[in-house]
Amino acid sequence: MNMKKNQLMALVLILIAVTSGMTSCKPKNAGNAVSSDAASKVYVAPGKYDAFYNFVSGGFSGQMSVYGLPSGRLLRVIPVFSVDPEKGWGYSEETKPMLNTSHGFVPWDDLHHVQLSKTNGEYDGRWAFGNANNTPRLARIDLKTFRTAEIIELPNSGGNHSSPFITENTEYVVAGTRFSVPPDDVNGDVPINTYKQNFKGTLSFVSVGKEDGKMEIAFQIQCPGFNFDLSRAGKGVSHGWFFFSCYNTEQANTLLEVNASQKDKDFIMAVNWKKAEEYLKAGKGRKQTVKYAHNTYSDKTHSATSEIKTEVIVLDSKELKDICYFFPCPKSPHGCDVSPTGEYIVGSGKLAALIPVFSFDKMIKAIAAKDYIGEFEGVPILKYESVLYGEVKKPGLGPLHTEFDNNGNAYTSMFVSSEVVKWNIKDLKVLDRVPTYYSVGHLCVAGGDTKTPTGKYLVAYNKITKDRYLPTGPELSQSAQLYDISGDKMQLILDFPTIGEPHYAQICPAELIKGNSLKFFKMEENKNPYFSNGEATTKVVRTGNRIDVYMTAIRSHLTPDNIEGIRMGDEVYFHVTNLEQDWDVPHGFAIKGAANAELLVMPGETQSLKWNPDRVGIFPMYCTDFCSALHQEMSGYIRVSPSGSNVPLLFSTGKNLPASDSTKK
Ligand code: RUQ
Ligand code: CUA
Repeated sequence: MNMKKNQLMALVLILIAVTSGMTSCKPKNAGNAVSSDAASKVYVAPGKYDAFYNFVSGGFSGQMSVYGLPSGRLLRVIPVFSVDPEKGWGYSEETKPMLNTSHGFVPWDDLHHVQLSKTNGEYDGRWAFGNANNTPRLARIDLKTFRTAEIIELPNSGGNHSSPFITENTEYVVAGTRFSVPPDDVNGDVPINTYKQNFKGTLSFVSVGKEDGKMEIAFQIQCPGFNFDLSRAGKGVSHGWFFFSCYNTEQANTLLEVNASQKDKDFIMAVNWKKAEEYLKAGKGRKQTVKYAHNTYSDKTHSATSEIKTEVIVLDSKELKDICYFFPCPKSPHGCDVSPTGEYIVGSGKLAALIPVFSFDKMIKAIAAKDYIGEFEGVPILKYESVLYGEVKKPGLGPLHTEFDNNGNAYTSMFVSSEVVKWNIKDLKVLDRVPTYYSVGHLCVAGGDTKTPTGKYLVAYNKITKDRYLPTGPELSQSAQLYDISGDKMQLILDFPTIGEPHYAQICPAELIKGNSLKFFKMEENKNPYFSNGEATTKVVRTGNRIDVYMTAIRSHLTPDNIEGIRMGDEVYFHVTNLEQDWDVPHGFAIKGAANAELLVMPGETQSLKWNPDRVGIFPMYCTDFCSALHQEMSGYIRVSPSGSNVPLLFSTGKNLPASDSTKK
């Protein structure tokens, strides 16, 4: 094993030496960017587990992926907002309702941010949340099954970017709208250039059930019309508050790259959500008629239901003076991150030459002293100097996001200068900087947004990879880079490709999750209406033109595997129950010509595939997941006859059906 390790290290070193000599557009210091013992630091021996899970947003793939760290091995892609033919997600009858919205079935979205559920400000390993950036939605993923369990749409929103950030005890998942739009209950048929009068920003506070995780829109706050970018909950001393970065306070509606970069400072908005809760209780909210979908997946019926809801309660930031406050933040802030103690709020102005660090304590004092410099659409603006703790000078170019370690340090990603910068939270001195390849967007530190970060590793998620990987045509691999941050100096130890375009991600110790993973669904708990509890109860039922095939799958046959009497014009539903009661034995199902994906059915589960036969003849079907030595034998035939044929509806496994001739009437 030592030999192998040494060989691997040597190989890595040679590769690094070769590539660094060849490339032209690397940041400075690139030559010694990789530490000499990098290979041993990321080496996880065959058969050994990684120490951490890394949950990574898939960006425009609409999915979430799960990697092991430090190896960077891809463990799973969890389908969330986009259909996934590999898993039948959005193709099976049971999962289709998960992608329902007020706009109908939406097969895609853009997932930017991942948040793990928290208890007392620490990850609790129960759920992961993701945001849909295009058709505004929030998703909750169950970390027992690594499956999307719930999706809720957000009314009054456009581009749900500032989301899904969560409070210290997962009281709320919060979502701030990227695009301001006219509220859903007014006539939106207005000139676009009436932005200032007619467009509003909305923050959604979605409550999360303590036991079951169920999401409900508890309330929304209507805010001035501009763009909300990112946010973080307060924690510790600032628990009860939420902070949102805002840009386009110019309220431009065209050519934002110029028109929304006019002002020297935009805002961070502080929201006192405990106060908002009081107003809600006191009945200060306005009931608004809206339309949004709320979809839940049940592990008992193994199917999703979609409900359209029609009401939200909206609190007005203009009327309720003491729930929202602005403080100025230079210049088009992106990340808005809160330190482990909750005392410091870091605003990363994309176009700013410094990083302002704000003090929660000073903010509370400034509010008490009414230290305002004015109002913006009725919301008070605090004085910059009164809230500022200090500024990190000359950090680099294009600060975007900040996370924290367990030693009082902060790490900020610098998009323009392609680097990660480490600085001390107390004295605001820059301590170290390392290049990224290239144009880092988000970064994450293990536990980096919790009250007690683990530190140890930092991952940079890069927007451009250029020359880092073998060319793959016009589009190159998306990529993450792993740094060891346990010492004084950050050390790059691994590059690994990712799916989609990664935005935010989180890292949590494997211990929190791995022991709770579900191994299979219990057959006796299967409440799917099309469940077959064994081969004896399989059947094929005709109801007019609808055919329901109650089918089972077990190593290595389908029951029934011969079906006759299907006619042109029939609508056929294959309801496949996987009879296995063992870990990691899914069966798949596919049939020739189906305008559909496969089914991938977990042990103990039932999933249904809809099929409209399009021609007369014999159609093979088979199991798609290599499940045993006789997997290739796990197959069967369907006979399709002309409409009006008198071939009787018959089905079997292991015996021949009687001969019948469809040409005879
Ligand atoms: S973003 S690269 Cu969509 Cu979170 Cu900052
Ligand atoms: Cu079941 Cu292959």
